[in-house]
Amino acid sequence: MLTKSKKSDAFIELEDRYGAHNYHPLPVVLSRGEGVFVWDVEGRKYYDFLSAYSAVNQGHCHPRIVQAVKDQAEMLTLTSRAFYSDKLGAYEEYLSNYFGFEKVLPMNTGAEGVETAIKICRKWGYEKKGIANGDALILVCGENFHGRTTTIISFSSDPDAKGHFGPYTPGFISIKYNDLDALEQVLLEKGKQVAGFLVEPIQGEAGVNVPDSDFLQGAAALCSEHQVLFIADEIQTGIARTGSLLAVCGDCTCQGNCEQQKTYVRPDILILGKALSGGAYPVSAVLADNYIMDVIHPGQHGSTFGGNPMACHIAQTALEVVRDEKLAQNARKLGIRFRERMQVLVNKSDLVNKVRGKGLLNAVLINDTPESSTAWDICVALSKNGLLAKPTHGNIIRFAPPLVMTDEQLEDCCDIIESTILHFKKA
Ligand code: IF1
Repeated sequence: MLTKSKKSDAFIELEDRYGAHNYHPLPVVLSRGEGVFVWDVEGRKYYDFLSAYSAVNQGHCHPRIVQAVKDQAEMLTLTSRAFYSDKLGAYEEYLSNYFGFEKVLPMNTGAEGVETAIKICRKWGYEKKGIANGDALILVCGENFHGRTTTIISFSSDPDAKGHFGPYTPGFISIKYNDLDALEQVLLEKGKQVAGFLVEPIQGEAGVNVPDSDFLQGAAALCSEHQVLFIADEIQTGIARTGSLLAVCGDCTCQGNCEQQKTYVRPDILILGKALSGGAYPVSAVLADNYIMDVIHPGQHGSTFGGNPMACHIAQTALEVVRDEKLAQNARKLGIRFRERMQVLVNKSDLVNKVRGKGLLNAVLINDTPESSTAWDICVALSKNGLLAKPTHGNIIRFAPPLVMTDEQLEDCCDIIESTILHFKKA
């Protein structure tokens, strides 16, 4: 175990005593973040290779984003949507143009964004597609992760996320991820009743499952053929994380210069969250064109904080940073190098089986059972060597640093990961 000091112990004990035990954190107590680095209460410095689950793509406490927080906090933080504000319309215009959709519905957490997309999709199914009221189906993929509300876990395949939270919300059919035949089959059988297909372009929590390069385009084509809305959950993969502004795209031939890879697959509904605010504030958004978004009328959906002036100002600044600092291009370049370095490690060590990912959303498969503590123990060893990462399912370690990382820092981190794994002794 990590040698904790009295200070860390005290903070850990407080969380254990007064906090619900809904997480099992690594025994590290963080108190400061800057760029790719975080510091614990003992003053130890770490490279952050989790990025708050891809919410701090712009790096911890980015000065421009922090300044936006300060400026707006001293001006106006919340009006509710009972009134207009000078920030919301401008932000909605900015976001619509940035991603190329006609309208935005602003929310706060990712799960709220997913729930919002489900409601819009169902309503569109009844009012535009003509599905009998109450009969709409939405297709999802096995091993999905879309949040933790009761409706969302109703279509989860993860017993930890779903168990003992019933009764569950009906109206969802799960198919195998990355399986166009399975998608086509269910659409041939039930397509008339299907309103939407909700999918992660890369499955993050499932262990960075990258689909075949034709999967997303093929799925979008099948959805179009059967008048089904293609709903992309880019909460974790979006905002430059996978080397493009959005991950809903195939492989590209532009040698890494474009911001959005050319074979972009345009979803009917796009869901954003996490890095939409650079980790400074809970901000999510659902984007769609008028023929879909216009099914929502006053009084039919909303939230106290949705579209608040703080969220608008922070998110607009966070997106400006992504563009100005070319974070998508940097993530693509560094991701290629990271996977090269990890492949060398796979070839050298029996402890690692595979590396997979896109841009700076990557994972390394550890050569042990998902029930073993090996991946966890490796992460504890990595933290002793100054790098923070956490296992996702059992024997898979996710590596996702902030996208502002430099080439030198990436090489340094790969050195840390390589030496930690080569010197690691299984328990
Ligand atoms: C946890 C990981 C999990 C997401 C996608 C929606 C949401 C998420 C693709 C909901 C949230 C977070 C939630 C957090 C751990 C983390 C996560 F994959 F990123 F690691 F769980 F799968 N769609 N992902 O990834 O967004 O409501 O959290 O803002 O719940 O343990 P949220």
